[in-house]
Amino acid sequence: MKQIAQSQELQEYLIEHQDNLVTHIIQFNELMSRYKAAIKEVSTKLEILKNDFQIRNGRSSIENIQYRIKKPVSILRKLNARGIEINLDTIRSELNDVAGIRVICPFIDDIYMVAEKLSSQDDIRVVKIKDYITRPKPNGYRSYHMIIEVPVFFMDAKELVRVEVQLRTVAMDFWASLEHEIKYKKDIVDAQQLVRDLRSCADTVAETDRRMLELRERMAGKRS
Ligand code: 0O2
Repeated sequence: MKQIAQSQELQEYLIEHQDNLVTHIIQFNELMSRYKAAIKEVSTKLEILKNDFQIRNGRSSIENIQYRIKKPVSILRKLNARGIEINLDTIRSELNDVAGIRVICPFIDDIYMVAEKLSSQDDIRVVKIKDYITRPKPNGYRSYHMIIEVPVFFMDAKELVRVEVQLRTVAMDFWASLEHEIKYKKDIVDAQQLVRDLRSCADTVAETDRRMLELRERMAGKRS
């Protein structure tokens, strides 16, 4: 890195294009602040729902809410991997998950209830749904993904900003976190066996989620 920074050619390039680069950085930061504002809007909606569930039902259907803005390097990597030109327009039009919110729910039926309560709010537009719970990915990944658009009011305009909301149970989240970690690990001994074991754990997790829901329903007297 030091070597590159010191290279005469690069220094000359940076001096020649510095106005352009600064403009790009400012515009990129502005775009990211749009996504941050959208995250605030949606996470506030979810916090309000979380409290309302607790007050009305005596337990909350939302355990935890996490959020993140996709890192610049991950944005570049994803567009690059798809062979898409990298600029502000393609970030906006091609990526659905620059603003990401993860909602962790205790039970599977909570996921569908939260999704329904959020998507029925009249300022939310559902763009796409991927139900990886009814149709898990081949590796065993389970989660309910919603791409939504939320209006955000700025000084001069109203903008519809896209947010990816991932809803999963505590158990699904436990599995996905480990799988995500392993995906980026190099030099794994017997990687194929690890993939098979992860797949089998995903089935165990799904079965546990199903049985936990059944127990809760029995406790509530809905089943015998
Ligand atoms: P990261 O590091 O989490 O940001 P789309 O444009 O929405 O149609 P995309 O983005 O591939 O296509 O959608 P998808 O399949 O819904 O995946 C979006 C995100 O879901 C991923 O973001 C992951 O966060 C999560 N995800 C999807 N599949 C898996 C999986 O098999 N395992 C785990 N652990 N997470 C998964 P990124 O950008 O891939 O990663």
